[in-house]
Amino acid sequence: MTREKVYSVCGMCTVRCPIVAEVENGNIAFLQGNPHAPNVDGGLCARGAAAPGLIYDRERPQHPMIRTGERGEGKWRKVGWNEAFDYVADKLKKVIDTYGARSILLTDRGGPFRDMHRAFLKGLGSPNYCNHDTSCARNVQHAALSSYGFGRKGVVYDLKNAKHVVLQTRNIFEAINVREVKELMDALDDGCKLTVIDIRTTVSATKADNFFMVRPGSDYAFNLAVLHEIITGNLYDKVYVRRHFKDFDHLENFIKPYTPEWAEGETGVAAAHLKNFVRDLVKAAPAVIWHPGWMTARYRNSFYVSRTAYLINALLGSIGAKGGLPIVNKPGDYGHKDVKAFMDLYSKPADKRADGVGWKFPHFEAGPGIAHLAYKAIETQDPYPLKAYIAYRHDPLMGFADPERQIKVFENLDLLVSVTFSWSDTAWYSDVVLPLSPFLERESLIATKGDLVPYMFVRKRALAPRYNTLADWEIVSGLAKRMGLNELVFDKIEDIWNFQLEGTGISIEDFAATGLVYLGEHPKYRDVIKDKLFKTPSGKVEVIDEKLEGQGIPSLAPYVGPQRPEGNQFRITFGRVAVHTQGHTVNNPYLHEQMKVNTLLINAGRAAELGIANGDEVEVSNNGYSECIQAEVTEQIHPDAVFVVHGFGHRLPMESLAYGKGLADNRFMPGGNDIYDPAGGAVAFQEHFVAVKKRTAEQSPFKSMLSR
Ligand SMILES: Nc1nc2c(c(=O)[nH]1)N[C@H]1C(S)=C(S)[C@@H](COP(=O)(O)OP(=O)(O)OC[C@H]3O[C@@H](n4cnc5c(=O)[nH]c(N)nc54)[C@H](O)[C@@H]3O)O[C@H]1N2
Ligand SMILES: Nc1nc2c(c(=O)[nH]1)N[C@H]1C(S)=C(S)[C@@H](COP(=O)(O)OP(=O)(O)OC[C@H]3O[C@@H](n4cnc5c(=O)[nH]c(N)nc54)[C@H](O)[C@@H]3O)O[C@H]1N2
Ligand code: SF4
Ligand SMILES: [Mo]
Repeated sequence: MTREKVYSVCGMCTVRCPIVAEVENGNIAFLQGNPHAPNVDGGLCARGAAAPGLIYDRERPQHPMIRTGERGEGKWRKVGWNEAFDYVADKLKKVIDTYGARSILLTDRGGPFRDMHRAFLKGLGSPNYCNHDTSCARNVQHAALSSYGFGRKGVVYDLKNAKHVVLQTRNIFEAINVREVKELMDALDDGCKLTVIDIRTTVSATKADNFFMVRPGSDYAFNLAVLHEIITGNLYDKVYVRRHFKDFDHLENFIKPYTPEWAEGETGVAAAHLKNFVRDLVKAAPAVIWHPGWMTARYRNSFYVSRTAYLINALLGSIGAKGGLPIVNKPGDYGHKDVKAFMDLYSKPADKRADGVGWKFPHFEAGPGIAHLAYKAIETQDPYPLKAYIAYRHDPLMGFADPERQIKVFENLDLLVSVTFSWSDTAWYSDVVLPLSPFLERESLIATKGDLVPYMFVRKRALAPRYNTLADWEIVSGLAKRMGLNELVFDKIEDIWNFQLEGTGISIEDFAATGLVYLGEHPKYRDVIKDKLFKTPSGKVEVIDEKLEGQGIPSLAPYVGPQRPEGNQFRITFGRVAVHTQGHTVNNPYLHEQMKVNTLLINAGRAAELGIANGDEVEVSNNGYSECIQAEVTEQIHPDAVFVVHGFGHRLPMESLAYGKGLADNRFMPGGNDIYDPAGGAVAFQEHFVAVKKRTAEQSPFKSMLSR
């Protein structure tokens, strides 16, 4: 039996590591990271390796379904694809006839494979595309835009060459991107220093030279004190600041009161330790990376944490530097054309966006919008009704706060469609489920990755779909055909790839040998000033952001400390674990075996006060709602917080492994989608408190069914 090598892209999380599958007899015989991809060395994380668990999963959606009972009742009619497409198209046309095309909302998970479905929405004439990012990295994105004029992906994290890396609200060794893990491990072997700022001891913290356990929500105080120390101690890169900074004097004045001694009272970090750390950090400049964070949809002031992180990087000269945050290179920087976009086939819809971005909120980036403000518009019908919603690889009932409230909001919709490869709370609640083939069973659009050496990569189909599921392009084609968007209708993926590659001088055959095409030979570190790379109005790092100020929002806000919990209350906090992805892997048999249920991390001192011992079952409650979970008592978490791994607490009957296991953090955030960072736009998921007490036998509104 011959083995065939198929180059693909992992789809077990949104990092999308290039991979290669060896296929034998219609099965995956071997799976590894694409050895030709930059610094992956054939590596895969545990979730990537569990891909066969997804393929063979008999509990994933296997055919299109149309709801027959009430929403969420779980009564479905199994239909063929033609009927499903006709049904959705018919409903979309009715919405368009009654309310106009602008009443269609589509949200997704961002990333490089969006062009076709975004073009579909644009072709219909709706401006209402949003990605998930206000539940993830929007504050970081807006902080980068506001300081540098380009987004967070405008720089590369040059971990491999770094001499000091600071992880703040970032857990590289558990919230995994294989390449970053490898590069940081290599750098640490070469003597790079690591500083971790977290509210609990993570795997990353265990590898750190400095670990600062800060009070939850006090990072802005920490950063202000670091700025204070760098500026008053004259430790910054003066030439860089003279050439590249606008309004440096504003920063200099602003940080005056924020001494390390002051910060100690806020963060709990001794002033002397902070000062030593700053001196250490400065020695490594400009080869330093102060990570601006990734999942920062946490506090009302998270934007300022990322913004000050960006300012610290700039003061140390790391923007543009080798081993720091060099500027990303795109195809054009190596004289190449990027792939042709389906989005360019259509003109911009004339209507203003329902979420207010671009007109009511000029400081928010228009492209991906603000999803929770679009949900608000579904509720209020202001500025106009949104009546059809396509959740395209997005599970807002788990990925945003307060699902009960969110369900009420969705009652205003005439149509709710989920495009997904797994069950999710949102799919369960939808009118129509359009099941996507898992990544090894589908092809995707050719994607471009900006990098020090940019490249294009392709996902080919390794296996035939085992159930009646389709690839994204087939789903979009099916709908586009019925909606009269013939430019988006294709019978073969090759025709799509040819469309994309037209004029690039690259052909699909060029991907055959390695699955990717590099667009240059050597990394290029470009000079930020000579090449005019800062994209702010002044072309410099801007301390004062006029767009924000114009909205009455300060570019640097005066520090307001986090609310402190009282009695048996704790701030609810959450994060990732190495063996699961968000809410969509808990029913994967291989990963379920690795971790079946989440626990509640609680500080040992606080637990003792409440009579809670390690392993006890506790009741967690907020606003009259409660659930039970097992307590994991530890010294390794700040006393103000309890922590859970996000993604558990599934209640869908067909997910036999995940069903009833663990607690879903987002159910403890009442009205949470209305609580957000006004400067950065992201939801502030950690501005909620829960009460914790030892569970007595009769208290169990929903038993956590721990498998011990
Ligand atoms: N309370 C709380 N809320 C959170 C978080 C938290 O930690 N706590 N984390 C936040 C973060 S960081 C994020 S990124 C979001 C994630 O929120 P979501 O993006 O909603 O979560 P996922 O589970 O990754 O994906 C949603 C659905 O998309 C489907 N899917 C996955 N990949 C694909 C694909 O390639 N194509 C298609 N069509 N479907 C796919 C999956 O089957 C899944 O049902 O949640 C955020 N919300
Ligand atoms: N294994 C795995 N890897 C993933 C994912 C996954 O689901 N699983 N998801 C991917 C996605 S979508 C994302 S967005 C990234 C997220 O990547 P990260 O943002 O690095 O991951 P998180 O675990 O959400 O959060 C990082 C840390 O923030 C800490 N934290 C919480 N509150 C505070 C605070 O107030 N101050 C400080 N300093 N720290 C705090 C948490 O304890 C946690 O250790 O991971 C990506 N990689
Ligand atoms: S980090 Fe892991 S799950 Fe995510 S794409 Fe890479 S191998 Fe797959
Ligand atoms: Mo995320």
